[in-house]
Amino acid sequence: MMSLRLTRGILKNNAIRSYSRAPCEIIEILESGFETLSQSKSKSLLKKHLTREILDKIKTKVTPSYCSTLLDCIQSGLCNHDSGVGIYAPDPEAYSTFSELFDPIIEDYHKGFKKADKHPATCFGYGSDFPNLDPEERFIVSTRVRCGRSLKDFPFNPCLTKKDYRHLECMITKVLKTLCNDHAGKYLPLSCMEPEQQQKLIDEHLLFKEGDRFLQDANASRFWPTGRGIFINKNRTFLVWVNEEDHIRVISMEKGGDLGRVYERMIIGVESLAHSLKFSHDKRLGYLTFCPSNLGTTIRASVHIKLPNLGADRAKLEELANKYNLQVRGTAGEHSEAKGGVYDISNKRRLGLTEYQVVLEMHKGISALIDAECQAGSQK
Ligand code: ADP
Ligand code: DAR
Repeated sequence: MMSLRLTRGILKNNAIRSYSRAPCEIIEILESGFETLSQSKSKSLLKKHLTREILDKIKTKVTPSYCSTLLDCIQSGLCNHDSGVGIYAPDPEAYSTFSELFDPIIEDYHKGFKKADKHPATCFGYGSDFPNLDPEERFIVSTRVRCGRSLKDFPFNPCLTKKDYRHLECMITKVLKTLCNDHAGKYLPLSCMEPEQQQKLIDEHLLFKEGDRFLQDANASRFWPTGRGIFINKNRTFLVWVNEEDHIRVISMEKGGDLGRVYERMIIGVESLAHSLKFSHDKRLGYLTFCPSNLGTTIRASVHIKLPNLGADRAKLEELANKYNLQVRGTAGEHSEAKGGVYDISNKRRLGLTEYQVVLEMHKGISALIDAECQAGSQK
């Protein structure tokens, strides 16, 4: 059995797709990675659900159109034992080809979406359904709502060629240029961006981070920065990420707690794109994304929030947030720490609910956390 270092070395150097490896080498890497993961203290959903029986059942399968292997799906989770999920879909077919592993992970992450369940039809509701979460501006620094979209007939990051990245960027930016009124803006390709401007946009929480090891080890950063970039409107309240983790991320954000206005801006943005672009959509899983944690509505509605009492202990805050199906991230987003007591708290579930229900679950949860913070403050 190969050592973890050798496995990681091979995996880390896996700048090529695994299909260009001999089948026996793929099996050897999978077996070695599985043994090492099984013996680790990882808390990833990959470790929890990848059993010997499932591994034996799917380790030789490949997806029909792109020849994606199980290694293409799980090499990030094999390399990074601190993954939360640990698996990605290299192409849309992976969700059915490797359903024995994806389905239990999907059911676990989205808290009960079973194999027989079907994602509901799109129903956004309206921004006016959601009152300001913090009208007195005591707790919420800013509010953000994002969704992801994949273009139909294209695979996901690991299977995209350099030409695909350029083609996707061209198709998407052509539509972005037609946006008007509050959504009108400009596209900034990463390949033409000065490092200082890039870092400033990242620090302002507008642009995606670079060098995410989970994405790199999933072969999601090949040909970087070709085809990657960000669209920003005049007021810097509407953004579109191109070819980061997903082909498209539609983002609305602003200072304060006016979730309704932020959500309405995102709805208008994504529906404007839908007039001109065909998205990858599955009748059971809803809108398809690279990561199974984003399937369905693909919506993450978050607040940057200061909870001086509840936030003093992140573990306790996470335990309370979990009761409302909320997820706690650090100030810089996923896999980051809170700075200045500012937490990123958002809905966890995205699949099996309508868009309206997902945002309602977040609105109710954040409201409950603010009430608990006030009660904790009054008992001091
Ligand atoms: P996502 O998958 O939604 O893009 P990340 O965790 O990668 O989430 O966060 C992306 C960026 O968005 C990070 O810089 C993060 O700080 C920022 N962000 C998330 N929520 C908010 C918010 N409510 N206000 C301001 N910035 C936010
Ligand atoms: N970092 C990976 C993915 C977790 C879900 N977040 C995404 N898709 N950005 C992990 O398994 O931790």
